[in-house]
Amino acid sequence: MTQTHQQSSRTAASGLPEVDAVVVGAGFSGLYLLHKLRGLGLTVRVFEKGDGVGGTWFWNRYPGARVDVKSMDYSFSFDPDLEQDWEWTEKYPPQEELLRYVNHVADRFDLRRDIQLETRVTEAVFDEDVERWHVRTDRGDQLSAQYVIMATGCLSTSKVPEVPGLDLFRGRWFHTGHWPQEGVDFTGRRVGVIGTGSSGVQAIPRIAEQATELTVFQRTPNFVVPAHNHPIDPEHQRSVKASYAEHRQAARESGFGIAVPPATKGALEASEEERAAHYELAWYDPDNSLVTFLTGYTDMITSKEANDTAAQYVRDRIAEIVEDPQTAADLQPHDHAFGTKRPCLGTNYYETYNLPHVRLVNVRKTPIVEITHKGLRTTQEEFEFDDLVFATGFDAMTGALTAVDIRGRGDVRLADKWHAGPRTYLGIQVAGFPNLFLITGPGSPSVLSNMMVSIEQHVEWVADAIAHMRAEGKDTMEPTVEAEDAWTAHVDEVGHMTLYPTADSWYMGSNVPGKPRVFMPYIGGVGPYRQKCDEVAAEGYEGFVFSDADAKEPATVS
Ligand code: NA7
Repeated sequence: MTQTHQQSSRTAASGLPEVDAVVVGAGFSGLYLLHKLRGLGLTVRVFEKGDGVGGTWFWNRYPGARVDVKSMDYSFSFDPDLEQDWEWTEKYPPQEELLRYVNHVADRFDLRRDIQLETRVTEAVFDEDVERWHVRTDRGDQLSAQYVIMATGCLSTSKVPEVPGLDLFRGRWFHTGHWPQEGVDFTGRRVGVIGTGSSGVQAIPRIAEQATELTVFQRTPNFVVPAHNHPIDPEHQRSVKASYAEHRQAARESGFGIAVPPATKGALEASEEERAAHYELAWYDPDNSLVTFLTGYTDMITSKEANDTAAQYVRDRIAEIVEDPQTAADLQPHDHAFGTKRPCLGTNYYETYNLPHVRLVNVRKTPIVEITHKGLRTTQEEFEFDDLVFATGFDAMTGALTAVDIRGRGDVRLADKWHAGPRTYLGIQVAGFPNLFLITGPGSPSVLSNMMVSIEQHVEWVADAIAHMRAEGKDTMEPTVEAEDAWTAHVDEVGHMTLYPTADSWYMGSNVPGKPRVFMPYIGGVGPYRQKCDEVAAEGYEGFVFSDADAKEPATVS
């Protein structure tokens, strides 16, 4: 009896419709998974809560939203024809262009017929008797699946702060991560924006162009480097495409998933003049990016003193650009090292504070007390607004995973297992949760990398693992507790060799009250991480255990 035949007869007996794999989410990861798993001959159902595909780029439609990785890097590499055919128009494509690209991918590979939109997966319970997942949705769907793959994104559970009174506010309010599809016109309106992370930094200058009054409530000033976004030079696009395979390979082997020459010396080894020249280039050169700051010197994320040289350079630029000395001082970050909270790319960000109708309120000094029916109140002042914009971020990395009631062996909930922080093996699987796979999960480079490179690596690794199981007649796969413990300790240890844990950041879960303070992504580097995953597979999936239904009594289903 073949594996598939055996499984389908069991499932038929359970009375549930069956598929081989349920994929949760139809962003970049979900789409590529569907394509890849179909290629293995699997039946796949993708559930997506939005009414369109695109994930992050479906939801984040706020003014100014654009990716801060270059378009030629932030795109799929798995299909040479796709990467040659698609023409990017800008260095950093805006959300609209990324959404067009995602939709093109969905059509090009005929993916839509297996995607069910406007459907949220609410529950996935592992049935140990039949060794399959019982999946439920908010639309009443119930399915039996051998594999469940969470392609839910790292920044997809938006977070409105727990400030009292929001229900009283009589104006309109929006969260950047959940922006109305039809857009929002701020013309002639008094607007308050809370939050100065990447979303706030991108949105603020654009909202300022329309609003009659804009007040920005800042808790932590961020490091914002000029984006220098510009149309792509067609010649540049042609030359990258001419050697795309090499370009992509260099990205796969790099630290952050972006092909840049590795640093050769530390900032403290460089002379003051050399450092100044390097930072000038990183700040002013239109082709440079954040990565130039982050990877220019070997000690940037390990030495506070080295890091301070970059941090001070940015603080000096802020003082230069922002005319009002108090506003400039409030905008200068002093409480965290450059890069330890996600640094931002901005377009006219600091310049916007020179506009007469834009004001910065430092809520470290005067915290927000409550939202009122007219606006909001800080410890010092009352504000009136027509619109409030929350650019307050996400329950990052784990939020979308624990939002689904996932229960593994022994009915253990994933959220309970992770009460003291996420535990995974390679960021891909969790002990006690057989055949549950995480794409760019905690414990993998994920948010510390070019997400497209990490997504492709995970999708391909998971697809290979499933192909391996099917070839070997294995029903389930999960890590051992020992492998998971060792990997989780390694992620923590490597994290603590850097400055990252010194900041209160969403990498640490610090932005969500009550969330354990654990450094969640893996900072060992995209290249070394990939190598580790490849070695694990080559060693017969070292650290994983497989079960084999044929070796057991057939499961009985009433
Ligand atoms: P972020 O980076 O988490 O930024 C959220 C911002 O909102 C940040 O400045 C927060 O200050 C601020 N915030 C959150 N809660 C409050 C309250 N209660 N009061 C005042 N200010 C608050 O989210 P983004 O959407 O900007 O970016 C997410 C990622 O998307 C980004 O890193 C890129 O990878 C793409 P805090 O720093 O916590 O003091």
